[in-house]
Amino acid sequence: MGKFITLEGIEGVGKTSNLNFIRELLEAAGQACVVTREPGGTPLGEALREMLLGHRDDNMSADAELLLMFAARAEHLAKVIRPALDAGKTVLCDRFTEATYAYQGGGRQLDIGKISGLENWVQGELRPDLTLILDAPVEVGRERAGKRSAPDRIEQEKDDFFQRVRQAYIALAHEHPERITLINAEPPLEEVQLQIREKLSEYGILGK
Ligand code: Z5A
Repeated sequence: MGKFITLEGIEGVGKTSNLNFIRELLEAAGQACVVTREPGGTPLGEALREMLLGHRDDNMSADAELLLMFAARAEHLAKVIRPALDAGKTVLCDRFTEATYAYQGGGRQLDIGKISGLENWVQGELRPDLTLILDAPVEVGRERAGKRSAPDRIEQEKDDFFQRVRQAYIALAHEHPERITLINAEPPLEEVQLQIREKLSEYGILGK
């Protein structure tokens, strides 16, 4: 069984940049990697991503948003994640269920029981072996993301939404320290990557 590693954090903290760094580290250590993302990762998932993040006029309800995230995830698990893990590959995923706890639970303030019920249904006992949460103040992430592209539907939320998302991520790391850890994503990229390398060793993903 391969290892399942996920990267999380508010927008612009450097998930995409660091995912490539992790892939290079693991491949250099001889681990075959599958890099993927949520929502997305399959043709159906990418179509759902477009519905979820594209600019729509119909003000999608929070429950519909939650269910679509898990519909995309069910497909992703069946078609990409479980087959890769079963084949002994390392799966590196840009966001997973911790994003649902942070955005739909923290940001939208949906009942956590709804999320954990869906998590148990869709994933069974599968949880990431390691989740790295890149943490930085909301203003820092926004400033970095703003330089790059126009905001998607969720990115258009106000700062207090993202403050709740950030706090929900921090709470998850405190709740599950055995598999979720925080990385200070505020310093320059090289420093962040040093922390990531240390965490991968500490959690037994990369040799010491
Ligand atoms: N979502 C949800 O609500 N519920 C769910 O269950 C799931 C997702 C799975 C997906 O967006 C959206 O879906 C997301 C949550 C929601 N919406 N929001 N917000 P996404 O993950 O595809 O996109 P994103 O969150 O907006 O990420 P991003 O904008 O792609 O940012 P990033 O990947 O974290 O950052 P980056 O592209 O690597 O870096 C951004 C820039 O900063 C870039 O120019 C880098 O060169 C620069 N950078 C990175 N690190 C540094 C450091 N350390 N110093 C200086 N500059 C840096």
